[in-house]
Amino acid sequence: MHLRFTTAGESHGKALVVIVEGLPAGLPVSAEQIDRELGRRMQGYGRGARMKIERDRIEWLAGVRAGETLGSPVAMMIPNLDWKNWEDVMAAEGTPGDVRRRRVTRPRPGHADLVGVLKYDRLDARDILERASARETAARVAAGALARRLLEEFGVEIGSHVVSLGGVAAEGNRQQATGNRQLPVPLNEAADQSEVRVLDRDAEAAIIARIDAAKKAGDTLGGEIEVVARGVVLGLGSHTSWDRKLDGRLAGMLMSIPAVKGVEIGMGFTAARVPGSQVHDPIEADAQGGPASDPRGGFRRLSNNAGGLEGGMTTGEPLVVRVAMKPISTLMSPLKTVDLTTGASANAQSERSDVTAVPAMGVIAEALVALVLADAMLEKFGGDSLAELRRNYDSYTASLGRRWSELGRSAPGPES
Ligand code: EPS
Repeated sequence: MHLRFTTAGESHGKALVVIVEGLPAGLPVSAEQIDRELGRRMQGYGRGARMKIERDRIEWLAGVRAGETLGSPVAMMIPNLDWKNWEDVMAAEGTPGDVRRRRVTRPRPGHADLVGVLKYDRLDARDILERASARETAARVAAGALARRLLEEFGVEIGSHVVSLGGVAAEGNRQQATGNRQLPVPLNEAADQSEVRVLDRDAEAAIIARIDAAKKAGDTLGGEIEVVARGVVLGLGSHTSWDRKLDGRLAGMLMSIPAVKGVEIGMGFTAARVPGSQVHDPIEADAQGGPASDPRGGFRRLSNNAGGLEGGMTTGEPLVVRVAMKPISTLMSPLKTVDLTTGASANAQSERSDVTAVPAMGVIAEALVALVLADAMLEKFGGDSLAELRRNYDSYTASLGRRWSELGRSAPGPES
């Protein structure tokens, strides 16, 4: 891994912390740009009361000086404003085994609660759920905002939109799977206008009604989002070894989002059900042989069912990834469980939660796609400074362009 990151922090602890290692020196960064992404993650119709308490913002701890990265590990902290209401419950000091206020002993089906207490030998499922909470993703979004900043330097734009929520489809202008679609540019400018981050206004009203009904019923809803990354250079990732294939790296990263149960690339599962002639994207050469700055190296596909990946490598076409999230496991009309203190059947614990966090999940998925792509950029182009990375990138795209024009010149003529 060339861009590594790790997070720490409990949902109601003092703060979340993230360390990002491997960014080149000289990348212009600002808290404002990172906070914008954190703010986007907090939005979405169906979120709970916690998001009214928090105002997620980073504090720089290390690795940045005068608005630029130093090449050293970047450390950021996101204080939890709710901490002041939980200081006694979450206090680090105390006597081991102390029973504290807000103990959780009725594990929620679908949550990490039960397996966690058994595996980690805890008496209070709070010791598990505090870290299993999707609050941790705020730290990953901050890391992803730095990766996004790096990718922007190379003309990459990453956006997402919700394609279904609570079983209501909002496909936008989807045509034949992921082929030849006209999505707005930039995608987020359009998607962020909607409270549920859909491009389809009719679906928006139906989804909001669905969320209201679920809330009333004490239920929760899942859904699917699509991430699109445009302007990604051809050739990130590699076909040579399993762990260098970019589709595997993307899927692994996206599956690590809490409650995510599936990832599709391009046409995804649909490709398994139709013949190859309807799946693979015909190749065409650009008429002029591709300018040196063309990240696709002078070729393009007539459709993009591959979702921008062939052989585990980027093709230069938009990267298209879909992510499916199950409904959040905290139900206000709880399911049956077992009380761990008595062994008796009981209703699962109902902690404050969200009816749905699918719109937020799209923002998280964008951040993780950015982290995978930035890692693959650093793997391919290296460099201790942004200038060195850029030289390496420019030399590669120039050689892609040259290679094509030489090919064009040496191509055998029609057989006579
Ligand atoms: C979240 C913060 C949490 C939840 C949600 C995600 O806040 P609290 O637990 O204080 O209400 O809103 O977490 C879950 C749904 C979960 O199951 O843990 C956040 O910042 O994203």
